[in-house]
Amino acid sequence: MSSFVSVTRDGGVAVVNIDNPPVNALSFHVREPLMQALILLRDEPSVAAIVIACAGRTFVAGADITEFGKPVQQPELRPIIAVLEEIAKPTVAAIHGTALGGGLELALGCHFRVAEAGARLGLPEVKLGLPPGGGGTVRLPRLVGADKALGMIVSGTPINAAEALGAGLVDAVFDSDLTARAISFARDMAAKGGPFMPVRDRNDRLDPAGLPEFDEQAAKLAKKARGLEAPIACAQAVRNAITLPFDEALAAERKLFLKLVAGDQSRAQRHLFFAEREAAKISGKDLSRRKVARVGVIGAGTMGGGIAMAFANGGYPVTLLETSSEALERGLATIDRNYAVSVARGSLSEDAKRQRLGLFKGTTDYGDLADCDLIVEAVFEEMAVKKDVFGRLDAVAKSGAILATNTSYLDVNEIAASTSRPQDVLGLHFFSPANVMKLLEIVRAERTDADALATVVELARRIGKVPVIVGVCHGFVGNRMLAARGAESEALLLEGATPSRIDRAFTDFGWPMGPFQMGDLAGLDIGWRNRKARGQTAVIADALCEQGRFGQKTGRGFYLYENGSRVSVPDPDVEALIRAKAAENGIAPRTIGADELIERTLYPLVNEGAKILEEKIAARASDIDVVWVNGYGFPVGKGGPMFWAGLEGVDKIVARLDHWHERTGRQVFRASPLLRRMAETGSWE
Ligand code: 3H9
Repeated sequence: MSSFVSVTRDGGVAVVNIDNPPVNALSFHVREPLMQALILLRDEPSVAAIVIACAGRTFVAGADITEFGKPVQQPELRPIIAVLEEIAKPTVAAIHGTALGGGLELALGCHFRVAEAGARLGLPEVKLGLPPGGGGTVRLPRLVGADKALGMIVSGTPINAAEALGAGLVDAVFDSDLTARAISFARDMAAKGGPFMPVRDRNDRLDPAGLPEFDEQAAKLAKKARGLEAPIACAQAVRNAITLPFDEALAAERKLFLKLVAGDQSRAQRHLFFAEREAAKISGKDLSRRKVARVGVIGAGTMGGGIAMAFANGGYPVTLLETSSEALERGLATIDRNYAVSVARGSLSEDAKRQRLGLFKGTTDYGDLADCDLIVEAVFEEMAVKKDVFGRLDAVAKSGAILATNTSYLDVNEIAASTSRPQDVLGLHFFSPANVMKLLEIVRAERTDADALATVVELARRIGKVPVIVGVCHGFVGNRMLAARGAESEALLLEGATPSRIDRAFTDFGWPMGPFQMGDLAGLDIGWRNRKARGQTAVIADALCEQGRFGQKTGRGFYLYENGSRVSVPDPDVEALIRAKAAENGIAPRTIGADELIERTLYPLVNEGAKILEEKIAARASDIDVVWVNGYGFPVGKGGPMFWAGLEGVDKIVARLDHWHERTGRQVFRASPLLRRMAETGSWE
């Protein structure tokens, strides 16, 4: 019928096959023939049952996101599902890969769902800033109950086939031959005879008596939403499924979907979806990949241990090297403990823990790294130490092995030049805790081979990281911009702000925490040591460190943390210290509004991003957004600093930077030429 939708027959069972690579998204060119096929099959007497299956690597993974924000071309998904639900003969969705979003909604339009054992099913629209818009919030609760549906829809996290079977979302799970098994399932159902009840008419799992608990659960989830509209809309839509008749709930869901799809938050989150995928692309010819079967990690401290865990979690055998057997034992014991915590939390099974630990091989001998295809060093952040390590690696690593440094600031070109194989050297800047944080800055040095780069990008995605390629400069993209964001912090304190006022402005903006809370969490001594090494000072932070106030780990920093609590409590002593230092410097305190707090910290952040683009340290503005959302907690609903600059108005940002530059003369406010150009042209090019 069409190259995207075809129908084959197996006796009385018709199989509708969707083939729209790479993920079988429900684009217009799929919806139109799909609708026609279903209408034909509905009315054709020789057809006793219908199976919907997909070609390629997955069942339908959702609506076509590229169509959002454009006029809807009919038929949209809901009328297609309505036709499905009119069909009196049994309809079966045969799910392999992922049934996500509109894909799961299509499957929910069928009488039955069967899945391959490895399949995953979910409604991830919330991650795009949306509630489902094809009836998912109204049908899913009818199969799995409102509480389960609420959890799935508000988190957006898919469930596996076994869980789906247990929850009542699928009717059978098969290990292999999915389409053939689905056909025979459909034939059996047809033989049993109807009537077959569409999901829309199943009301037995919707219990209005459970509403108070539902509302309690929804309120907890809403608290975590941090200004995002979609989780709230999702919860509202699922609630409607309990309280309203089906058609009204369906109409209400659509209304919410249309409102949010036109809003800035969803635009921002869709931007991030494509930005993450763009960031993983390396321009140029078709690049070959190097084979990576074993990974070496040097250093079993917090960073090295976390990096080793990240690879083991992705299924890679890891050789972990330390200088002494005591340090190695300590590192391995910490890894063991970390996995034990996951087991205790229920996020990892004992079996999986054993399997992962079985992937580690500890050593104190560099010679044992000879069979590694990728070696990552996470040793002390000092050039001489790094060069020493790379010299040793140069002597033992096999030819073609990729040699990576986890440096946060140092010059990767210089490190590469200290080896006889600079083409194999690059940076892999993990963020702490490395087994948890998604961002991975991949540092391309001057002489790094493109195939080495392509290899680690692919590897990073395979272990669940979000890779972004960056160039060499002090702090790369993330930490360099972080320094620009923090440049005014001390000045703002001295002029009259308090740590809690500034942090509050940040959390109101949507950050998970403000800069002072973050400093206390990371440890103020790190910055203090760095400043000393570089001959720099920070009046307040230095004074706190001199008093032994290093943050959470000492129970005191910019805030108080009593009895091991992680809640930051404002400390009058710190505020007194700030006022005293201000007086010493002849600064009279004044009230500083939230707008000023934001523009003096976040406009320099955007400005530094523009400088980074100008210098080609980042290839695209969207790469910078990916770094900041995944590594530093920039609110997803604002799309990252460069996307947000567009929402805020780049001309306004330039004008305010000019204002502050004129007032203070500080470098951080000197607007970059690219930012000025952007204000005029609307493009980061
Ligand atoms: C929805 O369904 C709304 C409905 O409720 C209402 C409708 C009325 N559309 O991720 P990958 C592209 S909202 C368009 O690298 P993987 C992607 O950009 C949707 N394009 O593969 C990439 O392109 P390129 C709900 C899409 O194997 C290529 O496909 N569904 C879509 O690592 C490969 O993608 C979702 O949110 C799409 N829906 O992961 C699911 N999906 O090669 C979104 C992918 O040019 N998708 N592309 O860079 C995913 O989560 C992952 O793609 C998936 C595969 C897990 C499926």
